[in-house]
Amino acid sequence: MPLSVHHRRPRRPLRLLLPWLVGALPVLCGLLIMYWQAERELQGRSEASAKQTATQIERILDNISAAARDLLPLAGLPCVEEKLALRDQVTRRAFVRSTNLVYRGELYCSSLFGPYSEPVHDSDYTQGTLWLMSGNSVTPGHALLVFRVTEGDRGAISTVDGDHLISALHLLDADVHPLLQIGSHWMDRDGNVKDGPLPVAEVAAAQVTSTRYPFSIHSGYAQGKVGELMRSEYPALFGLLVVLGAIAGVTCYWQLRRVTSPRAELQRAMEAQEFLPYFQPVVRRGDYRWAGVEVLMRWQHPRDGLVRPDLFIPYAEHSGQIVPMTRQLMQRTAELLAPHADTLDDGFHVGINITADHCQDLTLYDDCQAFLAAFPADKVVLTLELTERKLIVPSEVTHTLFSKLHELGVLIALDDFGTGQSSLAYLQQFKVDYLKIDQSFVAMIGGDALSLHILDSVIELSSKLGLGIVAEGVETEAQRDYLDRHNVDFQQGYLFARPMSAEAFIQALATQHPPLVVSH
Ligand code: G
Ligand code: G
Ligand code: MN
Repeated sequence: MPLSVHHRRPRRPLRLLLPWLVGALPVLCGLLIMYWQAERELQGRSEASAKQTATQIERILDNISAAARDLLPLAGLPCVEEKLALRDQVTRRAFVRSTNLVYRGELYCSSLFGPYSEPVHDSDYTQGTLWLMSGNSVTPGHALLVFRVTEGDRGAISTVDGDHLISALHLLDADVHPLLQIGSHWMDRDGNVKDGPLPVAEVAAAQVTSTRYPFSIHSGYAQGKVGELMRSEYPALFGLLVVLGAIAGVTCYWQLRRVTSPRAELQRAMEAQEFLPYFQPVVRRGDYRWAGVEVLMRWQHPRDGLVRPDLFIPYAEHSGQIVPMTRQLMQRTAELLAPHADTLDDGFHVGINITADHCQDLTLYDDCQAFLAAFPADKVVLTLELTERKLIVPSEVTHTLFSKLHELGVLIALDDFGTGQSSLAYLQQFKVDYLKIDQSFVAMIGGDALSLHILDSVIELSSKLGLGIVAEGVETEAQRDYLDRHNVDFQQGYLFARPMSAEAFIQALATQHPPLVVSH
């Protein structure tokens, strides 16, 4: 059926998928931007906290290095005399845990023990000044940072407790994971000092190296921090994206539906003039000359070929497009037949099928008038075929319309007669001129006596009502002869001619015989 298959088939999955893709696009783009934004935000935070931590550690080192520098001139002097000066520094300076004096590679005096003896190895100190220890004999397993200043044989050492460093590393953002690196040693915010390769943060890794002391601060976040930040900070934005995505998806869906709907397809076909009139002659009783013709709509579909009306007329009726389609069909018929008007007998009947919807306003009158104006006066009789399957609801408008149509000389035929529910009152109300006996009754000829009786009654009724009769669907000579004997005025059917194209019809008009190659 053209209305369901006309969409090029391979595009069907795409049609179903497209609204989802269009809907997902703003969400995906938005998420990408949000992700990028969150990463930048974290990078900024990571760098800022590394910088602040480094500043704080420099401050601590300033404090303890001042102590060492103050004590340096005392190095080499006897310990018993200087140990009070060592303790004085410990007391005065907030971050100093201990102070020591060195002479010729030996730590010989300590603020804690007084005279002491321990070798000092240069290799322990990064750039000769800093040594990050995981612990010493006083506090094993507890981090300690040692600062050393040397001048010739003399040296002074001050230390700071790991707890101060831990506090510095805890200064900022609770989620950031800062590390203090000195030479090959590094310490995390829990105070663990380790040796070896430094772990690199998975997210927003940043590093700040002090310009004044040989240490670096590394910071960053654990895996999943970007997602966490997005979840906590952008839920409103995300909601907006989902709403935008939904709007985009639904809009796309409707747009596609509009473009591929039967209504749009019929509209397209109408604009492309794909609806063509086909013609089936109606013959007169006796000599079987062509007394008229019924115009039957065909759809010359660009891909599906010639489409029969029962496949698309119901859609057109449903959408209301049948009215402009019929108008176009009437114009086309007039254009095609008018130039050959001289080959038509005078009073040639042209039957146009209309539906009840046509009768709701007076435009049908204008269409009929325009149709008749295309032919010389009295050349053609326009007959409107109204199906009995769908009766017209009488109203002021229909009353006016049918009176005006009669004034114009337009005849009314009741199509498919016998299949519907029309009453005598109905026939009178719409001033019906012809009954077209449905082909199902004609098919009864040659059948059982009861069926024939029904057909006879229909014929009798119409002659009593003074109406003309057209028998439809005449296929055999037996049917033709039977209808003849029963005074049926007109016949139509494959026996005489099948519906044919305008070209074939015009060609056959001259000879009054259907061409050998008949169209369906
Ligand atoms: O030709 P056939 O297969 O040709 O027609 C099938 C049905 O379509 C018939 O019931 C006929 O009345 C209807 N039909 C054909 N052409 C038209 C038309 O132009 N308008 C309407 N409303 N019905 C039509
Ligand atoms: O408008 P209506 O419903 O009367 O349309 C006539 C329909 O009957 C069209 O579909 C036409 O093609 C079809 N038709 C016309 N003559 C014959 C015939 O002799 N036999 C059959 N089976 N159908 C016919
Ligand atoms: Mn008809």
